[in-house]
Amino acid sequence: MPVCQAYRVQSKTMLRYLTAGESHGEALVAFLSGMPAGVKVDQSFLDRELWRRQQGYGRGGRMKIERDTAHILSGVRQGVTIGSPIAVLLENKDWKNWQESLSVESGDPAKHKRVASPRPGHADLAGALKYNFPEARYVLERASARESAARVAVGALTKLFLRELGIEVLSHVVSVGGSAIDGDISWDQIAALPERSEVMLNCAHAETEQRMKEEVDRALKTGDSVGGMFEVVAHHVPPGLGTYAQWDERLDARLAAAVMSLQAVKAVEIGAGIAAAASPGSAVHDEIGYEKPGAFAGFTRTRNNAGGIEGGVSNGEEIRVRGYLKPISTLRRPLRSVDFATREPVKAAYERSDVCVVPAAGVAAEAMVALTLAGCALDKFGGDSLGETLRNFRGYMEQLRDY
Ligand code: EPS
Repeated sequence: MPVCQAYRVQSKTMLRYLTAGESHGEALVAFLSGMPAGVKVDQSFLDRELWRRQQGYGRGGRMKIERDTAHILSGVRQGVTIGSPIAVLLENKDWKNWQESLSVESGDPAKHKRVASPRPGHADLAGALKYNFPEARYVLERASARESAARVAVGALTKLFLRELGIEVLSHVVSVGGSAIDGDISWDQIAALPERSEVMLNCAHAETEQRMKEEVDRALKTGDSVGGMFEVVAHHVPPGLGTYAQWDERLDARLAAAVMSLQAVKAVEIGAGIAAAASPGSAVHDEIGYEKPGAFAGFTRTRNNAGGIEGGVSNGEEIRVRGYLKPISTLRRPLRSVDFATREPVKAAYERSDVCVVPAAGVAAEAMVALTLAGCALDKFGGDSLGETLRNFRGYMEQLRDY
């Protein structure tokens, strides 16, 4: 039964996805099963999404090596999905530098690149203990956030499906270190961000972005790292996705699990969740009005502290999910650790790394939100072909209009 329950957090019946691949292995692979037939696939959109994830001020040297592109192996023919499982391959350009040290065959043990002392905050120690490895090389290879590129590839496919329902998913960066934007950022401001030729910190407020950049510079100079917070916004989501009927079918629970599953995310917030805990109910809940015709049934809200979800169900407002990122755990001036072999105190291992990845994590979280919403939409509307899904979707839209 646990297998069944884990699968339910992804989708009740239809949409499933998995990834494989090591950070410095030959390639990443992602599978997406359950997409209806007939969704147009725009290769340049997929690659643009992958590009967006690679950007951001504070990325390390690796991003000069990689230029991610989604090589679709199956499930898409003549530019459309065919209802068969989709497999996507993302080549690791860095593989040529690791072929000998990470060979699939037994290879030459002298060429193996050990991670001699675990980095506090990384999966190194917990993973080595769990899998009974004498050091942490294999742990970091899979725990690495490189894996999130594979999620972005399949997430982009579900974004194309959601677009057919009029739903868009994007993100922006709210804070880096101690520098944060003050106040709400509108959908139009967020929608303008992907148009920029330079991602920088993907912050919609220019002055704050400059302060964020200074935070990254400070971390770079001192051999430290810096975390922050991104917000994913799903625009034009109709009321009725997710349900309170079972704990694992709640949209907020599914979104929280999806975003929390991203590397370095340590907290997830829906709407104004954190501030709400310290505020009176009258200052939190979003008062209801009525003004026909509205986007959906005609009910309106004065604000959106609920982040578009009440009772585990989308309520027709924008869905707003925030992810809080710990600072990267690889530090150029490392913290104290212990040598795996000698158990003597040493400094934690260091190898090339990023200093700040908040904008990239935001893009990966968009993919997780898109995969989750697409799963919920397919649970609700079903359909083996896009035409069938859209017929059911339009019937429901009509029901909302007539409510
Ligand atoms: C990562 C460390 C860095 C990052 C990597 C994640 O890689 P490397 O050790 O090869 O320099 O650049 O992220 C990616 C490669 C990516 O595509 O996001 C880590 O240890 O988590």
